Amino acid sequence: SFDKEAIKNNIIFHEKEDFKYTYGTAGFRSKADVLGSVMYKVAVLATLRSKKLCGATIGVMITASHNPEEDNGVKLVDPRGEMLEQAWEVYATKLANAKDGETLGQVVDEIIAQNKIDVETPAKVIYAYDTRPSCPHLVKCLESGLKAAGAKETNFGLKTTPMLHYLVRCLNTDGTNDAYGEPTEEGYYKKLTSAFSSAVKGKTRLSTLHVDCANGVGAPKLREMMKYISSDVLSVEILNDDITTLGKLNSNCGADYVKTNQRVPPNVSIAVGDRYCSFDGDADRIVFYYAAENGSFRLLDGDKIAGLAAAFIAELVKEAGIDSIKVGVVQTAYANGSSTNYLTNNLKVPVSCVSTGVKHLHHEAEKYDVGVYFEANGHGTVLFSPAALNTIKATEAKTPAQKLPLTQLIALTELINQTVGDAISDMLLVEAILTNRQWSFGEWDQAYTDLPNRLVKVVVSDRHIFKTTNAERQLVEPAGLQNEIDALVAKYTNGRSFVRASGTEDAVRVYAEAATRAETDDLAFKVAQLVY
Ligand code: NG1
Ligand code: ZN
Repeated sequence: SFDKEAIKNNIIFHEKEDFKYTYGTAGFRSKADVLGSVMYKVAVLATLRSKKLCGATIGVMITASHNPEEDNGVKLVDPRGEMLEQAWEVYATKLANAKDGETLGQVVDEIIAQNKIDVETPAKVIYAYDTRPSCPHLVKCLESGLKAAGAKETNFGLKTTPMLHYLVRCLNTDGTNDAYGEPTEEGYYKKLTSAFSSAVKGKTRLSTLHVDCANGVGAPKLREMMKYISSDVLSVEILNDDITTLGKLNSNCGADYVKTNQRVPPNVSIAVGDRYCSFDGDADRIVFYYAAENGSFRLLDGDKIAGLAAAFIAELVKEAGIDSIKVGVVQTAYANGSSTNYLTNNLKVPVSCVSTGVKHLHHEAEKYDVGVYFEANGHGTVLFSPAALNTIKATEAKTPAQKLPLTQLIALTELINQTVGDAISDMLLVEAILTNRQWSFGEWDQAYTDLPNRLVKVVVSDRHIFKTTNAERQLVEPAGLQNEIDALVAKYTNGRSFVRASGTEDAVRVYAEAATRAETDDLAFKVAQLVY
């Protein structure tokens, strides 16, 4: 039964007296040394959340994704494998900032009362973590909270973030007619690899894909998955797989490095014609790249993945004779202007723009029959609505030509992680499409040419004064600043720029794009000066 005294008495005290915790777009994230107290509170919150949802399994993932090795973080996963419901983020923040047992007890009471929680409902919480050296200690702190709160807990060990999301969804749908998969790591590999094999059946395998795993959890997991797949259908070479040497995680490698610096990791030598991709530290993001004929670096980011996926799926539904199913794409303001233009004017699919943060993209994508969502940085997936899934599964081919597209659509619904962006699943999706089209990266890249773009981080004294509207594309505060930005932007061909406070770092981000590299850099620099 629920013992509030135990929760109060076993509290882990704040590591730093005046540290202010915030549950942001990626949960709690900071230097690892202040997170022990937070883990304890997160355990309490996960327990209450499970009780509130009639004992459904809640997930806890310990990771700081692409951030430096000395950072860590934690986020909660709701029963269908989605991010924690937004209304509960406030409770997370309140709990994390409770400094003593009494205050903690009061916040717990408040959550129970506001949500009419029956505390006698048994709670189930599962958790997993990435390769960071701080994880074992933080796991212990989490466990002490789960024990105090009396939750039934399962430690799933080292996992990628999307695997934990997958496990939560499986556990909550197990035995129902909405079953998602077998709730094990092996179940995850089997589901993805058999779907991939079905999607590329009869097609010639592509050349080896070189995968930079950011010296993170993606490396051992990808290696494990490859045991389930024949080298006749997929060939990968795993790079940056050192998860034991201190200091290597995300350092000069990984998806964030490649996207931000727009260059190949220094320890990767790239040859014309070779195919590369990079995961981030918890394997929920991926970007692809190659060297063009003239040797120049070419990035295929989240926007390019979205375009590739949307075009392919739209084609399949048409060929399968079920074009009642409509494909839509969700982007953020960071999407390259050329990609938005391509989707709207060439593919002629509806495009929505939402605020940064996966939960915003995910929820918008749910409004479409098939909702493709990707952040430019390579985080994203494709969601099939329940109705679209039913239609796809219930449709019988009327002509022989409709057979293959139908089989492939079904394979894609199994291949694509329906809970969250997943580097491994997205990698297989891209490979499946390119295998079907027998396209090189160069051919994929031809869809459109990115406008030169620049993302600048500006450290300011208080980032919270920057308030935005219109999916973060315009500032409302500080007053007058947006007018100054607009006046600058007007001077550049195809210019676009916007400013917003980061949700994960103590900084303001300036984005700029324009017709040429020189104009882009100039615009980014001038806007950054306005902000500073
Ligand atoms: P912030 O720090 O709020 O810009 C960053 C990324 C997001 C998202 C989150 C969560 C950019 C510009 N921003 O958010 O897209 O991935 O981290 O990890 O890439
Ligand atoms: Zn990540």
